[in-house]
Amino acid sequence: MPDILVHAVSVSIPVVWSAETRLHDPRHEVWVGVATPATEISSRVDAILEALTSRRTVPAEPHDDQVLHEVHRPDFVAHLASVHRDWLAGPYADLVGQGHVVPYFFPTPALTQGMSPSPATAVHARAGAYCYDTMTLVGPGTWEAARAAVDCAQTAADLVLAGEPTAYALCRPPGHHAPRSGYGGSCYLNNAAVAAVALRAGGHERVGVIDIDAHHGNGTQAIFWDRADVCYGSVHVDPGAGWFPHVFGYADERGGADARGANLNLPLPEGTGDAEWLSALARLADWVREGGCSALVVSLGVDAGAEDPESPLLVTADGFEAAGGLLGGLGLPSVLVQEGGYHLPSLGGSVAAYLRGHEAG
Ligand code: SP5
Ligand code: ZN
Repeated sequence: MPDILVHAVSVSIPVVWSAETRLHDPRHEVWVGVATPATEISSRVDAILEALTSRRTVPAEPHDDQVLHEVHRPDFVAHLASVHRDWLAGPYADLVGQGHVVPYFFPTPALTQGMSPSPATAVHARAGAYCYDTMTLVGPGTWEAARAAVDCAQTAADLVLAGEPTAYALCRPPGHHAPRSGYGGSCYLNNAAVAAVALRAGGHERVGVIDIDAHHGNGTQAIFWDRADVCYGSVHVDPGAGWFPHVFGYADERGGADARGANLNLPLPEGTGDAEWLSALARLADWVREGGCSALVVSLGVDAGAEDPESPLLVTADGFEAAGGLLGGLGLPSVLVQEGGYHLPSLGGSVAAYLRGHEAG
């Protein structure tokens, strides 16, 4: 076989996915008390797959909970796995026609004031113990989809540890808003954090996570806040301009006492387009290069796209391709993890453009 062909085959990024990621169907999200149509819907998976038909697909392999339990507390994982079954016994479906878990009671510090609350006995009260917004509903299939997304991320990490330069995990639901013991922001289990921990376990001493989703990945930041061995850098719309996750994502969040400097947030104004977005991303790429990371996880949300309804950033398909070039140019073994992106007509094209750029970089 001519060398050029061997080369072309070896750099083409495989797509890891699982049909089970379609099982999560939230139908609605409750925003300011009103049920609005869900944005994080299963047809996102199909929109992305359709744009990547020329690529090799790899089915996600089931993994045990060892890495998952390093990322998330086991009691939280057990809650997510069981809460919908408990809800069905409620009987909220019969009582008020609500078949999805929607918390109404949140034991935040406003209530607990430093005291240790007892676990709530009513399911409708217990539902808020691990959930921090009203937009992230748990229905039939939510657990199965979220767990399958973790398997996608971990299978992609396995491929990279076995020598694949880069693998793309088509994770859904997304994960970067999920901290160690909680869920919110359409995220349940932190797929990117799982990929980073899997790369660490596979022998990489220091792993960089670069998050290009339009929103700050507060969950990933929180999980690695006190760890210097996983560096988290994010470019996103300024939470100070009123954007999710509202209370995190500011530039002065640099990491915990034992990991100062291992976190870097670059918030950008509303309306930021390709040029400024890419120069911020170039700063993150330099930061990872100088930090001595030997492997990379990219939280690949494409909701920074100009047409996306969930963000005011104005990145084009060319911008996503250039972003791929910047991060692929680091030359690090890379696991790409799907995060947000809600404009179905442009979603697949944005992901495809990023992948093209990354493998050319
Ligand atoms: C993974 C990801 O991109 N999560 C984004 C979560 C941001 N959601 C905040 C939504 C704020 C309200 N949007 C109005 C939608 C009404 N249906
Ligand atoms: Zn997002």
